[in-house]
Amino acid sequence: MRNRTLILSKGFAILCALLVTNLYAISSSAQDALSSNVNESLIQLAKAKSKKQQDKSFTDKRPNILIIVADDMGWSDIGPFGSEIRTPSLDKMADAGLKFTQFYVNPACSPTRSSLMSGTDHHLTGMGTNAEILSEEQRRNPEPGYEGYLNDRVVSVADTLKDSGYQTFMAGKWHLGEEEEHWPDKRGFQRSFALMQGGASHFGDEAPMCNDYYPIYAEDGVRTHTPDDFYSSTYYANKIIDYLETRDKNKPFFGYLSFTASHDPLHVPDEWIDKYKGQYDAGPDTIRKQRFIQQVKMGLFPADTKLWEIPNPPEGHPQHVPQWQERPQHVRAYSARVMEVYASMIELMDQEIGRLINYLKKTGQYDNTYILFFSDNGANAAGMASYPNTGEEWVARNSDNRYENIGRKGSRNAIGFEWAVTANTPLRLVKGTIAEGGTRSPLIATGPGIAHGKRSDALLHVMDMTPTFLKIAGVSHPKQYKGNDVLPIQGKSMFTILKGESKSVRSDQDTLGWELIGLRAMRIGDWKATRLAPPFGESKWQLFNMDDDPGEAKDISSEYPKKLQTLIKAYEEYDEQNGVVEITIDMDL
Ligand SMILES: [Ca+2]
Repeated sequence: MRNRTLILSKGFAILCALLVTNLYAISSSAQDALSSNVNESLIQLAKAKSKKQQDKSFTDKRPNILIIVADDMGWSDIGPFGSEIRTPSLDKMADAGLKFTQFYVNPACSPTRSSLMSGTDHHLTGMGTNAEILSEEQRRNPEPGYEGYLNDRVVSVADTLKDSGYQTFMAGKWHLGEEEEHWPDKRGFQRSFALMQGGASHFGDEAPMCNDYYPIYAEDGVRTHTPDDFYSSTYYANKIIDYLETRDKNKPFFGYLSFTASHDPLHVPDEWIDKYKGQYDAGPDTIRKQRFIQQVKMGLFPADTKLWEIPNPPEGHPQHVPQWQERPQHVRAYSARVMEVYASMIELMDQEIGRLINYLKKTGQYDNTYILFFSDNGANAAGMASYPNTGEEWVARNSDNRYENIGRKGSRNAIGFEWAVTANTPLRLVKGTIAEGGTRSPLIATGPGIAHGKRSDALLHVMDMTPTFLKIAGVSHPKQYKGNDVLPIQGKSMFTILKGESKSVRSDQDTLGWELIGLRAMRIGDWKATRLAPPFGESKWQLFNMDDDPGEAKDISSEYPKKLQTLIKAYEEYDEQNGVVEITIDMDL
């Protein structure tokens, strides 16, 4: 491991069928020719093949693939995972498909998206960490894997699918490189409307999320701006529907709807602003318990599962946090209002997902489309002031954060630590950390051959997406692309799980590692070891059994020292194989 510290505030069968169809067309026209002259037969072969290729009525019936990604949405923020937030479209999707209880992502936006696009570990892709925390020097002379954009050591799955005949398009957050040469049109997307950064105002004012972080929007590689009536979730869903409407219907599609909901700043249109009025008055701890009761009722966890306890120093300690009911009324009201807006953002996103799925149904495309919905990382605890080069004063000076403006244009609000922990019920900690609350995401999948209303507890990771898409499309991962050697895929196709042909794709010996900002984790089977630096932990390895203790509530490292050593050793191998550089940041939650 290299240390660098920076202090900063269907698929295959159909392809075979296609090949056979082509060969049949060739062989039937070639049979006569073969009896007379070999050269003539070759000419006939070429002609037959060419005719087939030019036949515009030829339809490639491979399944479509649609990925829908939420941003910074917690594990329990949607109905199928125990939320009080109304998500009827995702409820329907879970009823029509599989929901996954142990799907993992990376702890932050860019790392997850780089693994999604490449099928490999993020430390190799250029997104070893979020580009925003790299120093000028680290940007100028990047460590391999830390270039701050999706590098050329990996091929984007959009490129592979496009080259195999898929139509590719995306709308929403890209966050895999701000410079023009790294935009989605350069990485395999034939159509794109993208926000290049990690976040921005959800309205058409293009206000930056934080200091010196002005949004860059581009459509099909041309810089553009958002219209005055822009609202992120609705506009991005409209763009996807537009790309679907105008596409060549004889080809399958690969679509990526990358919402910026429910990333801060938390914004909703006025007509949505009071939808959850009063819903959160009881405070985060009460809502967390209610979500957990619902999760137990749904059979997601046994009733005796322990909830991770938020550390709180005793009364009198400067960092002691008083109980919710002991806080001044205006403090509770403000906090509850921010959470109301967050909930509304998720319901609005769900409405747009429903609109898109209904469009696919109405146009007869739904039955041949795999749809996967997940969140790029856990709920975010950090405040708006904690973004690079920002601070409380900048937020106060540049925002209208009066109570009556929460969720409206000009406001900059985030849910904060306690609500983020609630959003991740019953998991430990939040976005940015390698604990379950940072890395476990709800996943729902529907599509041809997927059972209805079932659940899978298979251990899966976001880098499994690319090999799954390739399997659906019946194409191979290239060894070289545009003259560059391409890294192999580390993920495992979950296609057999989708089809109900297997229960898992990982054995009890397979490893999954995580590192971000110097926080480390390793999972093998049900065992997970974590090492959390301050303010999240004491830089000591801890051990948990995820089957008994999904909330990482009880460290059992002293009971199973040999098991812990096995996991630490596996972590060290992971670190070595993936070229981990620990770039740490100061965090004050
Ligand atoms: Ca995110």
